Amino acid sequence: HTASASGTGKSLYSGSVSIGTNSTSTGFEMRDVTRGKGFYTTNMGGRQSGGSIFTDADNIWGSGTTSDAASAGVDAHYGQKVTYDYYFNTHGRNGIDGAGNTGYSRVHYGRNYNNAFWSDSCFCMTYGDGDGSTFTPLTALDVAGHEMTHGVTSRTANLTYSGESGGLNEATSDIFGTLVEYYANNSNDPGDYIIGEEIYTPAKAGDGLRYMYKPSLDGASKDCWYSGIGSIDVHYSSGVANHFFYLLAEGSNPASGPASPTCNGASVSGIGRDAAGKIWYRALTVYMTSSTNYAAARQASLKAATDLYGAGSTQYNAVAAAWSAVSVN
Ligand code: ASN
Ligand code: ZN
Ligand code: CA
Ligand code: CA
Repeated sequence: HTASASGTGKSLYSGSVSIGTNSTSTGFEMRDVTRGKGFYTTNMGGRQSGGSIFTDADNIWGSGTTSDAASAGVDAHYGQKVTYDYYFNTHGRNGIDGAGNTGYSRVHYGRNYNNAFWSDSCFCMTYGDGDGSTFTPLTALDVAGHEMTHGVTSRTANLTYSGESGGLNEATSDIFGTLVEYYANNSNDPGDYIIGEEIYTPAKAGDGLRYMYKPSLDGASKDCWYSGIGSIDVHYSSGVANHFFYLLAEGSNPASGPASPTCNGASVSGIGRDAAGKIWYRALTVYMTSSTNYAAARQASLKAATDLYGAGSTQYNAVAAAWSAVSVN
């Protein structure tokens, strides 16, 4: 027999969480059969191919520490659930391809592997364990949201992963990764506009891979558009759109949260994360194409704001002001 169940997982970064599991004749497997066409999580055990689905006798998974291989599996499986729910409940999207296919997750990939990635060929997410000093296991919520969003982008605008479109592709993953983190509303990993704060340099508190409110804080990302930004790494040219999104959602001087200096000296008022996320999702799925650059992204998001809120609405004007504030005119 096999039947949908609900397990308790002790994760590395999100505390004790509920995860979708599947009851079989021999116990439980880490497979959620209730969302879309279902998804599961596998243990690579330090290898780069193969892997097997996590199983458990009593449906209480992991210990919350790396001494138990299932703990990172819990984070990944929970991250996939929250990301699925974010897209479904916020945008009405059923899975990564919109038709219920939502991929699967692989953890403990390779040895000391300092990365996580989405792959179109396996239609899956993969997480390394990190080397323990640059990264701990890369299974945090914002990373899960980031990587799964690469799948969504691939099945929608399909932004080419180089030049300005590549920066927009990366920013789209940071934007929705952050909105997934806020959506989870998990007290162990509260929402913020830093990417990877739970996994990056464990010896240094409070830092992260990228900072949406002031991308240049990472030492490489750009706060403002300039001609030639298409020549830098896509994880750095993303800074302009990350900065745009923060200004659009939160504003340049939010009541709570970090200030975000604008490139044109103007003050910008935020319209909130929900409206900003709806605008970006519609721009991505309706108006952007594989060759969209920053100028075209401005037009795409203005069209999306027009559809959702009307031309000349507060939201439309905020989109225009936030792009101008990052030098995209
Ligand atoms: N973690 C990285 C990313 O999602 C992997 C890569 O560089 N492709 O962008
Ligand atoms: Zn990425
Ligand atoms: Ca967080
Ligand atoms: Ca974060």
